[in-house]
Amino acid sequence: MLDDSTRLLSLANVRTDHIPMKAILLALTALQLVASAQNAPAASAAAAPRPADAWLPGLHGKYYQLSETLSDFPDIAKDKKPDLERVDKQIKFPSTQDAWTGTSFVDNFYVKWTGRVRIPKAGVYTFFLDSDDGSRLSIDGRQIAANEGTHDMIEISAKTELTAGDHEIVFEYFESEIDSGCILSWEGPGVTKQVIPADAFSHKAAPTAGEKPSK
Ligand SMILES: [Ca+2]
Ligand SMILES: [Ca+2]
Repeated sequence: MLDDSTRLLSLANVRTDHIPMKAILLALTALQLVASAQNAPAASAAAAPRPADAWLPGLHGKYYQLSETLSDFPDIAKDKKPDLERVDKQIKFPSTQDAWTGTSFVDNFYVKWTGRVRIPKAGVYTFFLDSDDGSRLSIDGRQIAANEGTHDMIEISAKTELTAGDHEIVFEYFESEIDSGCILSWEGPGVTKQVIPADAFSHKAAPTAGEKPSK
């Protein structure tokens, strides 16, 4: 004895004069359901999760080319558009006198990365900021460490206690002249000192063209 779903699936292979009326009615109902779903107004589609709600791997970087020679973190006007926006999986840029990896920036530029960092296990973490020139780190709106001024690759570190889970992170960097480089590492409970891995970072997906950010 076939159940109704099996009958529906096998309709195409059966001669019509052998099909029970109940199966035909079920098939017609199924076709109507498919048709009404396809013609559904856009309003119901808008209720589905939007791409803008998604958290994706890596940090969101905003790059600014400055016209003046930088000796400290620049003040960037809120309405100033970045010269480049992209996702960086890790902050792992060894020192170079060439352009910053994947960009045309050589001197006098500033980068602000935002997103979340996932703390695997509650405890005290040490963050290492190795940069030429300056870099500084904030977590949950609190500055954790600042590698101030212009200098060669110099590593500073700071400890902070964090709960497990996602925390808001802002990491800033500026390059004045000559060499540029920046590496952000950590060490914590069960984590030996290492560059913060890509899977610890996430950022909110930017809205696609024509789409308003979700509230
Ligand atoms: Ca440079
Ligand atoms: Ca430099």
